[in-house]
Amino acid sequence: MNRRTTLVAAMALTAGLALAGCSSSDGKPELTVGGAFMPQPVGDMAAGFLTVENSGGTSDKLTSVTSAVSDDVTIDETKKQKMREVEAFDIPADGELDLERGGNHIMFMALKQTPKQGEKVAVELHFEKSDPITVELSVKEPTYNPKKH
Ligand SMILES: [Cu+2]
Repeated sequence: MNRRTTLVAAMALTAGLALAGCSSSDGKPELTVGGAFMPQPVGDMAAGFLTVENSGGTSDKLTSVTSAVSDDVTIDETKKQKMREVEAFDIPADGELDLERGGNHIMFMALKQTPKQGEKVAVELHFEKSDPITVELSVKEPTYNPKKH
């Protein structure tokens, strides 16, 4: 290793330590929600997908979801192509929770109205530790899947 390489390595290490120190400063989960969408429903139920990123040094849990479009909203996991309601989804410290097509999802039963492509559906996410977060799901075409291109 020459001197230049050593210097770069030392700087990278310092930057890494500074970042780690910052993100876990007060030991709280720091949640950001992204990529929220709902494929346009074909019947009276719908699914919702999103990502919850946690940049804090403490884990959290997504415990429930509420919305004006349905009184019966659940969080479901999919295993062996069957879905099952769960109590909560883990959001690991410095990690993320991915709700995506074919996997974990938000489920809206008995829709009071049928959201159309281009509209937005507001939902409130409830967590074990963090305050609730309101996000808007963009209603997309029924086959929309951002993970497949
Ligand atoms: Cu489901």
